[in-house]
Formats: sequence, structure tokens, C-alpha cells
Amino acid sequence: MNNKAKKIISDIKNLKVQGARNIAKAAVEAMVLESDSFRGNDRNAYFSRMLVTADAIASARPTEPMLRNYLKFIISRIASDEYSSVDEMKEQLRTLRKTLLAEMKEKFIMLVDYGAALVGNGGRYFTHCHSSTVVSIFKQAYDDGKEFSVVVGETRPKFQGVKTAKELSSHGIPTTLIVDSAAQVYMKNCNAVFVGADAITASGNLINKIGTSAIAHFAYEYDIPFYSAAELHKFNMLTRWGVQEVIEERDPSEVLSGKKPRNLSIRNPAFDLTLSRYITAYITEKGIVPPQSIMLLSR
Ligand code: RUB
Repeated sequence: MNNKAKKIISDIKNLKVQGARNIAKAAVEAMVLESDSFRGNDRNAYFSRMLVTADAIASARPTEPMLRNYLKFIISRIASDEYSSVDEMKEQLRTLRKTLLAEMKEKFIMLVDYGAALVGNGGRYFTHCHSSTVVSIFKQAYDDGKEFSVVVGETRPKFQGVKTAKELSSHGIPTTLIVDSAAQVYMKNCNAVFVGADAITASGNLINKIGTSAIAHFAYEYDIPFYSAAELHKFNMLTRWGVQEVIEERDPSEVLSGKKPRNLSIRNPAFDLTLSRYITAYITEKGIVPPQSIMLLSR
């Protein structure tokens, strides 16, 4: 495999590239790099190499339907092209990258507009982890002239919440960083919770960074709206047929470094599942929709 594509895969694995959207964008890039580095005119060899690469990228983060959806789209385009030469296919893939990224951006702008409208003047909001979508919603609301503040949990074990806190505060938004276990205390006085999404299932359930589900329970308890900002590409179509979205389990060394005492087991799930009944609505490119409508809109 091409070294640059390999580097992207390793960046995705070790979270240098994190968050569903950034991962999907990086995956498209890796596919183009791999395609461009292919030497020869053998269409079958080209196709197998693209398949192997897509597989390697998809398995770098197993809980990412958006990533898989983009990869599937690229692969099916290559597979359905019976006549082009390898060079022509390479060219088509470069054009496809532009189309996909433009489409992604267009949907994102619509989604962020819908989300920013939910941020009220004088409000206080809670978020978790680092979602480029939620960060953009807050930035847009701030740029629209709204005054509000944000509370964010640090998000153990990889501290993506710290990244969120730094980005929001340097944009000018008053932001408070708390330890994850203080969530209940600080959420009481918030007006709404905004989180991102890695996967959405056919029942409208949400899979997002570990800890999201507990936050949704607190929000429910305090009668605070709980929103997930998610492009419809995050929907896992296969869940309609009963397939379960796999929850990625990451290396124990992220939780405890150094020598592990005997008999100690460490678990490190990257995500958890929030039932749809705790979700007020999803913020999508098609509007603010209840969890039950996601499957219908994702056609
Ligand atoms: C990131 C995370 C984010 C979603 C959405 O987890 O859970 O909330 O991916 O992000 P990790 P975005 O850090 O393990 O990738 O809105 O950027 O798609």
C-alpha cells in the first residue's frame, strides 16, 4: 500500500484524525492516494488493490458508518465501470473526490445553520468529546451575535473534550472544562445538550463517544433537551435488517499506562449507545428531526 495512504490509516487509528466527518474525509483522500500510486493497466489488479485498501481503512475505526458509506460509494463506482482504463478510473476517482467533498460541505452548512438556530441568547450548553459538527454550530451561533456559554467534559481517556474547550474558548465563546464525573453537577443549569454522532441505528438510537449515554440520562432527568448533530450518512442502513453496529474497543494502555497489575482487567470501549427515547431530536442537513424519522429520511 502507498505510504501516504498507510499514514492516513495510522492517523485514523491513533486518533490524530478523529471524529466521524474528519475520518470520512481522510478516507476519501487515502483512496485517491492509493489509486494514484497504482502502476500498470490491469483493471482487475487495480480493483483488488482498491478493495483491500477500503477494507483496511474501514477497519481502522469499526464504529463509523459514514466512513463505510463513502468507501462503499467509491468502490461501487469503480466496480460498476466496465469499460474505462485504469488511468481513466484514476481520473474519475479524483473528480469523484471533489464531488463528494463538495456534497459533504454543502450538507454540513445546512446542518450547522439548523443547529445554530437552536442556540439561544444568554443560554448555557453542555457538550461532550470533540465533534467538529457541534463545534461549528457553536461557532456559527457566536458569529451570529449570540451570547452564550458552553460546559464540556474532558472526555477520558483521550481528552478530546480539551480540544473542544480550547477551540471554543479561542473563538471567544465562554467555555468551562470539567472532569467527566462532574457532568451531572454542571448540567443542571444548562439549557440543552449538543453532542455529535458516530452511528445512528434503525431505531433512532445514537452511538457516540463513551459517556454520551450517561449524559443523556442526566439531561432526561433534568428535562433538558438533548440534541445530536448528525449528517444522515451516519445512519447504518444494515441495522434495518437487525445487524448491530459494532462498538470499537480500544487499547487498555489508553486507560492505564505502564505495567498492568496481575488480575486487573481493563476495558476501553470508545463509544456507547443512547436509546432514542432520551434524544429530543437529531440535527441533520434536512432539518431538526425526531429519532423515529431518521430511517425514513436516510433513503
Ligand atoms: C468522536 C465522537 C464525535 C463524533 C462526531 O470520537 O464521538 O462526537 O465522531 O464527530 P473519536 P463529527 O474522538 O473517538 O473519533 O461531528 O466531527 O463527525
